[in-house]
Amino acid sequence: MDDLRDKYLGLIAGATDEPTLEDLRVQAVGKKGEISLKMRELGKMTPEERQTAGPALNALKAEIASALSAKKAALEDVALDERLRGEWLDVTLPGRSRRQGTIHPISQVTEEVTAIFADMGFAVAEGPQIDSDWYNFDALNIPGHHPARAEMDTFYMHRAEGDNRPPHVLRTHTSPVQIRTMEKTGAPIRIIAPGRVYRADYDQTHTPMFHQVEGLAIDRDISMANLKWVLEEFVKAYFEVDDVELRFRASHFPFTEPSAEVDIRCSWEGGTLKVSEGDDWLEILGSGMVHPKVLENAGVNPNDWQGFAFGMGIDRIAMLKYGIPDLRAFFDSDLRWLRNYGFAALDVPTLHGGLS
Ligand code: 2U9
Repeated sequence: MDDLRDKYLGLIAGATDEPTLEDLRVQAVGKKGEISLKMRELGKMTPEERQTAGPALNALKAEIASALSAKKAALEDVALDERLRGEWLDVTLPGRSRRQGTIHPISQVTEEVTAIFADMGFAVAEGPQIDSDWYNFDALNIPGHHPARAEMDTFYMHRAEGDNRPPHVLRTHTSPVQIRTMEKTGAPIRIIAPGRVYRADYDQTHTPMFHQVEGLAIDRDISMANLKWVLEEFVKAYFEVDDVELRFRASHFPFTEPSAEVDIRCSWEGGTLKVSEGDDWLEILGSGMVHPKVLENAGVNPNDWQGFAFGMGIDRIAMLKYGIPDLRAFFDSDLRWLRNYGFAALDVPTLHGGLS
């Protein structure tokens, strides 16, 4: 009996997992286990033998059963410790940051520009990006033979076979929006038209799709003096300077007369643009008094009404303000590029959401 005791207590002590322990339980104290077999032999013994062997066997059975349950508890503790070590979680670690989107610089600048003109009483007008050649050219005093039409590198839409009407175009400027708005609302009018425009051109400062904002103010006695004030206020607000010096250079556009290209005094010292300092001049927009024929084409009587118009490239003024050298990067690049120019994720003021 001592052999049996030593054997099982040794095996139980050496067991390293619960299945092994269960096998030992069956072998030792199970219904057909060694101790049960020994108990069955009690019947064949003499009463005297039975009196000592019976309690001894019961005691052995109890001792092995308690060794089994103690070992089982110990193995469960080890398993739990191991699991806790493996599943340990450091709740003091910083959280994993999520990828965030950003507002595109062009959208941001469009909103900045819109807010500045809104402060001066200009409403925003919108219109189709595909328009007829009447709205894009003729109404703006650019007839079919006019060199400006050829110069604009226009994208033409297809007409169905046998349809000989002139094709629609991808608008080459936002000017058709102002024609449509004048037709609809008549004068007086004070609007800006920001939006996408298209020209077949591609290099460091041109992409086939780019963005313009054009302005139009029509009233009984609007003059170039009003134009000058509006543009000065715009440049000061946009470039965040207290003073600005503008230079109006005589120019020619079919839709304005007289016409002027507008430069701002600046310096490029150290490769960065400083507005209203230095001796350089930087062209930022075109402008003029709306041609009487254009007013007439939009149903506004040029004997009663007059006004100014201007146009500028949003992409261009965004490049200037944020020091971006290649326009193509606006449309071909990813978030890392945008961050490089300081466009933080979704933390910019927006017109729609208010200041954040
Ligand atoms: C109407 C009448 C007149 C809009 C104008 C310019 C001058 C101009 C360029 C700036 C850079 C185009 O993006 S750019 O290449 N624009 O120089 N635009 S006056 O004149 C209008 C518009 C609409 C009804």
